[in-house]
Amino acid sequence: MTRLSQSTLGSLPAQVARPQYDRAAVKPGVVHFGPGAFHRAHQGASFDMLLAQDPRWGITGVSLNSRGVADALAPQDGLYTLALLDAQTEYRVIGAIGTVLTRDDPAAIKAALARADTRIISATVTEKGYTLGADGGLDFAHPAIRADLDASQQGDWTPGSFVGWLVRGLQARRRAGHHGVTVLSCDNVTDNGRKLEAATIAFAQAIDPETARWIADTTTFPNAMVDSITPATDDALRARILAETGLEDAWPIQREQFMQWVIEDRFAGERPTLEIAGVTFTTDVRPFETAKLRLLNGAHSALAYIGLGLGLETVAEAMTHRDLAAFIERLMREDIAPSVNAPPGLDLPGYISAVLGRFTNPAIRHLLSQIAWDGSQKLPYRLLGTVRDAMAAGRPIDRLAVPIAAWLRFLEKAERDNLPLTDPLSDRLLPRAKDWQQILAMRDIFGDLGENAQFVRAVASGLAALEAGRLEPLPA
Ligand code: CS2
Repeated sequence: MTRLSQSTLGSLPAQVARPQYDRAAVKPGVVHFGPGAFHRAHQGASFDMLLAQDPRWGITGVSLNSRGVADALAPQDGLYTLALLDAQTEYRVIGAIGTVLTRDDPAAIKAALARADTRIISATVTEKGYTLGADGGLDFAHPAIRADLDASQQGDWTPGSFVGWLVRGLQARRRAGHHGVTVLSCDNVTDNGRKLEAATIAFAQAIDPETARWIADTTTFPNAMVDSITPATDDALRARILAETGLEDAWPIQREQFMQWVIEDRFAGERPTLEIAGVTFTTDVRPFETAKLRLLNGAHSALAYIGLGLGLETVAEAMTHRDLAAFIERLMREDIAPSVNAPPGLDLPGYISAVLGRFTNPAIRHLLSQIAWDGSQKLPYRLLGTVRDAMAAGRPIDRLAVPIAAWLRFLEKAERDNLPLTDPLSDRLLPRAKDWQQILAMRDIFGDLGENAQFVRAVASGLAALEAGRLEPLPA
């Protein structure tokens, strides 16, 4: 078997797209934290299109948690195959990533962050990577943040957390006399840029107030929303890529054709002309982000926890379950949409129909168990904000409480059957899982909602409905 690499690119069948630029002439301009599937599916593909116009925007990846991506891509010269799955499948080999650095080489990460030519530091580190507390600010009690605060007492310190690394990189830039950068969060976190900005400055303030001031003056943190359904890579995809391209790829990526990337126009310096890849620059990302996080991601989590409880495996399969699909549509149209302030020009009912259509894409095998990861981190952004807004506006919350009840049952089952639970709070969730009220009392997830009698009643009736095999709760 021949491996995908720069020297074997020429053997690809004609219909497989490949970099339309001289990769040897590419200069890195972006340092990206978290070059996992989500990043490589959308940002990697977008910068790949940009590079054909402007070679100054190559990506250097940084994987803080594992060597997996670095080890898979190094023998492939950073190349990977992207399968766009829809009625027709398209294959593209993406060349935007040069190298992937890991925490085994902290000096190289520092050098990349401090390089004069680095103009964007971007991130897809998932919700938990932001080390935020329930109030949305940096969690100074987080073990990784505490360790970094200690480490920062030394001159040439090496951080462990993402926020620590950002501060370390920005500190090095200031000391080197370089310009500030644009820090671009691309995670499913409400107000992602602003939250990261506040967290970064708070950390810097604690260790080096001069750098904190410099960050506030020179560096921007635009909000951004990215949307493209990206199921995890599996062996079926690897086999398919080998069959279609003739080349072995250790870590190909799959996603749907649809992709939306909306970025707040707030760049510290030069803004890459990503319009060429369909990116929208706007003054206010929040309406786009709220629509996407609450409608698409909220519905995704609801499908995941309810669907798993019904013994279903994938999103498309869950959408063929008549009662569940009908419930999800009602949830989106009647319970979530009223809390969404649609961006100008967006037809909300049409948006909902389009999202539901994407969920039924038969070409995609998107595991519910993948979406179910990290519920404690996702639900606050996806559903709890909607619950709060609905209560404040005097709307019912009974249906909104059903996916939360389904998550509680999912935790209970994990505890009872001794199943692995992928969640950074699993050590605290599992011992409480037998008594759902104890989970609601976790303020870092639920804030004061757990003490709200209306919410507790709605969750109880959601649990009762699921227990009785119904999805629609009786009004609490
Ligand atoms: C999903 C998202 O895994 C999940 O939790 O809800 O990854 C979702 O597919 C993307 O946000 C779509 O843009």
